Amino acid sequence: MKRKPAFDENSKNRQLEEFRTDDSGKDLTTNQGLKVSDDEHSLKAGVRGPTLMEDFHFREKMTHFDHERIPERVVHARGYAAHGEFEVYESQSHLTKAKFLSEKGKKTPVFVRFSTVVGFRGSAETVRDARGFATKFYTEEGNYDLVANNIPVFFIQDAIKFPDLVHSIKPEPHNEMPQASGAHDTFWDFVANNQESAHMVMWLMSDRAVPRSFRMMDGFGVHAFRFINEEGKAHLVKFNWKSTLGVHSLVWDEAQKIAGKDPDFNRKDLYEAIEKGDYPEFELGVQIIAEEDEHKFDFDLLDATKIWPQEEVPIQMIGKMTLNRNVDNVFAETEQVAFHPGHVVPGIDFSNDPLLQGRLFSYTDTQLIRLGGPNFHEIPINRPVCPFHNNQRDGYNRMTINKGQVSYHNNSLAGNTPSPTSEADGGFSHYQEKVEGRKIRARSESFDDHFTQAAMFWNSMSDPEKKHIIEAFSFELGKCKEISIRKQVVDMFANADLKMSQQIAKNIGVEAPMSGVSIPEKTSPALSQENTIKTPMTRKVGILLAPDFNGEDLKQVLDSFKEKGVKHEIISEMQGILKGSDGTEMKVDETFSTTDPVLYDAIYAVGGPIINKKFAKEGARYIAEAFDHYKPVGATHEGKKWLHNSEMRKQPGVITGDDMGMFTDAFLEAIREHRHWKRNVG
Ligand code: HDE
Repeated sequence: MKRKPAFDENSKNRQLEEFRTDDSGKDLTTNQGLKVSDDEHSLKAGVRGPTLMEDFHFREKMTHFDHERIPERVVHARGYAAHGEFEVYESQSHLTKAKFLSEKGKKTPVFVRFSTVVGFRGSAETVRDARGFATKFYTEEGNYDLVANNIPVFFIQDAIKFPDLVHSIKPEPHNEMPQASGAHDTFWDFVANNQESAHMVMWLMSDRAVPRSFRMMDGFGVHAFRFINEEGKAHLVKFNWKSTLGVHSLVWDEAQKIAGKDPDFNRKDLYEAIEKGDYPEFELGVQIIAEEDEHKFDFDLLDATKIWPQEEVPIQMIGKMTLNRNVDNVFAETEQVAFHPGHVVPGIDFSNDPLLQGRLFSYTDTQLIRLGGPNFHEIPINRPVCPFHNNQRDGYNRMTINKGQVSYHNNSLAGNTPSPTSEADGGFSHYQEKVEGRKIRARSESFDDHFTQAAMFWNSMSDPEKKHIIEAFSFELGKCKEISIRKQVVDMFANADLKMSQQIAKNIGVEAPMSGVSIPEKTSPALSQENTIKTPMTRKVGILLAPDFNGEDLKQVLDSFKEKGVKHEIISEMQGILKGSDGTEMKVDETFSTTDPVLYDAIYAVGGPIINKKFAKEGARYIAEAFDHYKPVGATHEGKKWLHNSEMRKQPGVITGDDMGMFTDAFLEAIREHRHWKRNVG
């Protein structure tokens, strides 16, 4: 049976359809509906005379244009989004009364926006940064937003420090540099003088901060939230999104080059995967701790700089999200979507994490300036799919026409409606946690340990990951002009790992620290990307092809690629159709000037008997660059000539051969591995 298009499959799509408009094939009119007879010339007094004030069409068109921009998000300005749906595996009613989690197989429409944090709206996407991973569930009980990041901890413990953190990492105010990067003095000055950032900084210096794809990263709700069930029993919960493709990253040199070659790299990847039907999938996992166990851990559950190691608090998978439709209009949907960790439904509540508590204020506040007033919930992408009624009225851009006299509560004129719903009938009621204490500006002592988990992160890394972390620190600190800042940072990270900080100190030319605090040695194997899911699915291979190539052999390889879900692009010297020696025709997708080896997961050199000097040079460059970035390199036929030397052929992940069956199996296995760290890259 033909699959029904995702388009009309869910309630949110049906709702959005009411707002969609298609201008193609229509008459051009003004916003007042007046048909326009000329859209090329302004109204003038004589063909060479001045423009007339009377030209309402010109004024309307220009005024609208002049007002087309809105303030970008103060953080997470650069983002990309898609629609999808979430399906529950089994009822979670024993934990939460949230209806969208309470029935096996229940589907809920979702909208997900991925983002970088620091860069402006037009900045490159492959920068070193955390990634936002915000999901809006359009549930029957109202919108639930899980506003997550791809890093499970945060820089600070108390929301009051957020403006300081963001001021320090954004471009420096006196010269607005650098863009989308923490590699500058003020950020590292902040780090060294706010040591609660240690754990998050370890993640930021790791491969997690340069994801290969939005589809290949995990998401984390960061804070402890609460699940409440029908009986009123509460559990503390942390949310985890797990990509079914695993967690994979770019290498830093590659990430920097992609920033120039294709600043849209991550969004293009997401958009194209969805267009091709390779729908990204993420499983939702929860970590659950009973309230009575709150104090049984060697970290405070309310501290957002701590993970709950999954070896100690296992993750239970409760459902899967599939992203299956791109937006129709990026501004209307992706830019205007307004997330808020305070958008909850009955059965989900907050913890007292002081970072979360502050977020509960910030998100609505920021939309007021960004989206121009208090009616942003009426923008189509933000509307819940269930009805909403209250006594709020007026304000900029009010769309709803509220009928009747009454807009207050209590009233008798409207029978005291709209009326609150009791908790038993689905009204939201805050969890009645018992709280007592003095009003005090202070932090609990249980938040004081900043290094145990930073060290645990380091201890859990594989050797290549450790090497990348040292290189990342050396790059970032090497960009700091102030030697005192470099020194403060290496002294600080001696507390995470002494040898690591000594190596960094050596690389950046400061005196190495001699000691750090002593910390119990802990590891969490789940933190290493070496232990992630590995699959060749949706990996993109660049195939270097020249005229008279061996068509039969190539077809065999491409058939196997297709079977395993591996994507490819044909790269040659010129656009057009290439003919193989057996008459096979291949369309060239990209030329050496329109693409680059950094944009592929693997390079496969086939070549052909007739090759000019330029082709041979480019072929060798593609292979060398892929090799240096530890990517799989395949070479058959004349393509083998471009491998630098026989030494290269012996390196892991470099596959050559004349038996196409054996070659393909080995090459697919190399692609599955993602990167070949054991390779000797000189
Ligand atoms: Fe945010 N954050 N944040 N944040 N955040 C925003 O809201 C804020 C934090 C996250 O795609 C802003 O609408 C404070 C943690 C994502 O539209 C703003 C604090 C996590 C997005 C804001 C934090 C996040 C935002 C800017 C510390 C991971 C993008 C625009 C107290 C759990 C959402 C906006 C999107 C966006 C405030 C910390 C995730 C200013 C005050 C921790 C994914 O309201």
